[in-house]
Amino acid sequence: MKLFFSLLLGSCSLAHGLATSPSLVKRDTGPKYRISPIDGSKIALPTKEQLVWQDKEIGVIIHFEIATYLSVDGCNNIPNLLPNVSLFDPTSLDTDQWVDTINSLSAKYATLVAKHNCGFTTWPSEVTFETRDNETIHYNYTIAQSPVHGKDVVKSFVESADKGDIGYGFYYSLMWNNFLNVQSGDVITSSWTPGQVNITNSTYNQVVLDQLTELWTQHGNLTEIWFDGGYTETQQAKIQSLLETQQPGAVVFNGCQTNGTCISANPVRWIGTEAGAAPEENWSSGLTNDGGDPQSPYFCPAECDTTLQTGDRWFYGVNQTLRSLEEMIDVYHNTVGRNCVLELDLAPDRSGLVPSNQAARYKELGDFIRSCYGNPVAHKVSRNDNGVYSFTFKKPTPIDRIVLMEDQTNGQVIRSYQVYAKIADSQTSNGHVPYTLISNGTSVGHKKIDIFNETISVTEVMVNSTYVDTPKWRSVTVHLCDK
Ligand SMILES: *[C@@H]1O[C@H](CO)[C@@H](O)[C@H](O)[C@H]1NC(C)=O
Ligand SMILES: *[C@@H]1O[C@H](CO)[C@@H](O)[C@H](O)[C@H]1NC(C)=O
Ligand SMILES: *[C@@H]1O[C@H](CO)[C@@H](O)[C@H](O)[C@H]1NC(C)=O
Ligand SMILES: *[C@@H]1O[C@H](CO)[C@@H](O)[C@H](O)[C@H]1NC(C)=O
Ligand SMILES: *[C@@H]1O[C@H](CO)[C@@H](O)[C@H](O)[C@H]1NC(C)=O
Ligand SMILES: *[C@@H]1O[C@H](CO)[C@@H](O)[C@H](O)[C@H]1NC(C)=O
Ligand SMILES: *[C@@H]1O[C@H](CO)[C@@H](O)[C@H](O)[C@H]1NC(C)=O
Ligand SMILES: *[C@@H]1O[C@H](CO)[C@@H](O)[C@H](O)[C@H]1NC(C)=O
Ligand SMILES: *[C@@H]1O[C@H](CO)[C@@H](O)[C@H](O)[C@H]1NC(C)=O
Ligand SMILES: *[C@@H]1O[C@H](CO)[C@@H](O)[C@H](O)[C@H]1NC(C)=O
Ligand SMILES: *[C@@H]1O[C@H](CO)[C@@H](O)[C@H](O)[C@H]1NC(C)=O
Ligand SMILES: CC(=O)N[C@H]1CO[C@H](CO)[C@@H](O)[C@@H]1O
Repeated sequence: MKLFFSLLLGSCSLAHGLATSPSLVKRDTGPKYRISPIDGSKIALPTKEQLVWQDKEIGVIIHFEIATYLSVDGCNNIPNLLPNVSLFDPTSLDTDQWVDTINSLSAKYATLVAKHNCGFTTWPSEVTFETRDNETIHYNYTIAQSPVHGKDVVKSFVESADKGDIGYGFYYSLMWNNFLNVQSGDVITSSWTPGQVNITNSTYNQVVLDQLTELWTQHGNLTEIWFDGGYTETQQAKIQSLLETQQPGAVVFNGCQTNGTCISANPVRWIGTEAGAAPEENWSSGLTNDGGDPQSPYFCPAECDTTLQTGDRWFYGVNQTLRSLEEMIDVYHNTVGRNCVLELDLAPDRSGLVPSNQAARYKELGDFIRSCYGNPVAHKVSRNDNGVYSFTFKKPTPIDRIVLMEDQTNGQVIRSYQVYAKIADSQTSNGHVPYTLISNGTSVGHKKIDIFNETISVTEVMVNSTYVDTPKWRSVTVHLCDK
């Protein structure tokens, strides 16, 4: 995927073509905000769907299609590459096994690549279209033409996700399709390769709409829809109205352009890197592909997508090594711990199974998260009002981190916070134990995790904050993980 993300930063410049007719869409996709009673600033308001999505914290993105059988990582930027459909031959395909791995990681949703840039579809698309020779043909670069015809990866994945009780959604790239010789949204007129079909730009846009209609109408409610590299201005209005009528509850990755044109009422934004790290300061509002902007009237939380395989490899790579558990734990803290939804790549191999080393590493990561954060140190709340949250312990208690969660129902309102503690061995000569600042920061949002420099033994913890409206702490918990 990486080749395409750089284009997102300038996604407006990708838009081209004829002006679209006024859209038929009813649900408001403009900014929604209220005015701060304290300083008059705008406070962006979330939709219910955006908050439910942030609550999921971890999802996966599944890369599995014909590119799984290539040595390169997809057909990206190789317009003449049209892998032979007979390559797609997963003899042990088992989407239940994928979902077992997802659950062992404690991920709560999965977005499946249903079509990547080669143009191959992992469902038996029944779309037909007209070629430049005025011949009507089937979209015949699908699983139905492959050695495993009769199977349907998309349908099987959805059934497994339902059984495993996780949300699901689809990635379908609108801007690239080697089968139809489409690059950056245009049917190109040069460099043809055998097997590619010659069509017009308007036929291409209809194929996209027809295939999205198949994906969005046959599989129930989707959690997330991924637009890698966005969509063209010509495609926009019809896709927006299809979204509105068929999938109004899905969150849409890349759902807004930086100038404030949004295709969905539930947009989410890209964090701007694929390393698995958000900026320390990362707001739930803002339209740019970075840490966002607390002043923005658009609630548009960030998603941090990254790989488990080394080398930014998304499709299964033969002999590709995996990132270490330690590195993946850092990824968790630098994303989920910084108000970013973490989307981890899952790369089933050529047999159609998640390789055992990937499955094992993801289980280890899930085990770490459950053991470190599953059982907070018990405490007695002394105060939870006016943005101050404090609690005490009967006896000096060792802790090494704090997890802060803000209730964002009425928008993200905390602008900075300080965490103080009474440290057991910091008693001064007169017996008075002073507060010591143990961590501080700016954005909290859905979740902020601060790991202390060292384990400290405390009798009291107090968190206070600056804000644009009186905040509600959804939870404040302390933990001891480095036991
Ligand atoms: C694809 O591979 C099959 C089986 O190897 C072969 O029969 C067919 O000719 C190939 N098609 C193209 C377009 O190369
Ligand atoms: C295809 O149909 C269009 C519109 O009817 C016509 O202008 C064009 O000449 C036809 N092309 C071929 C190759 O028959
Ligand atoms: C797809 O259909 C075209 C036109 O009918 C045909 O030339 C081509 O061989 C077909 N490809 C496959 C993989 O079936
Ligand atoms: C599609 O549109 C682009 C941009 O207008 C143009 O460069 C390209 O030639 C068009 N393709 C075809 C097949 O007409
Ligand atoms: C595609 O169709 C156009 C219009 O009919 C024609 O000019 C062009 O040569 C065709 N390209 C190929 C590779 O067949
Ligand atoms: C799907 O979403 C629609 C609208 O968001 C909702 O009315 C419907 O109840 C949902 N269906 C299921 C099965 O959850
Ligand atoms: C944003 O840019 C798109 C495409 O360039 C344009 O159609 C749209 O009108 C712009 N929106 C605003 C709010 O300026
Ligand atoms: C993978 O590793 C094996 C064992 O070292 C080696 O034989 C094989 O050539 C490697 N394959 C690739 C594609 O690198
Ligand atoms: C933690 O350690 C870092 C690096 O040594 C230092 O900059 C920072 O001030 C320390 N923080 C606290 C709260 O002691
Ligand atoms: C955290 O506290 C330190 C020491 O008082 C201060 O220099 C820094 O600016 C604070 N950072 C934030 C984000 O408030
Ligand atoms: C938080 O509490 C500390 C210690 O009482 C105090 O020094 C600081 O000014 C307070 N900050 C805010 C923003 O209320
Ligand atoms: C601390 C930090 O990384 N802050 C960044 C938050 O995001 C904004 C917008 O990208 C940046 O300007 C800040 O530097």
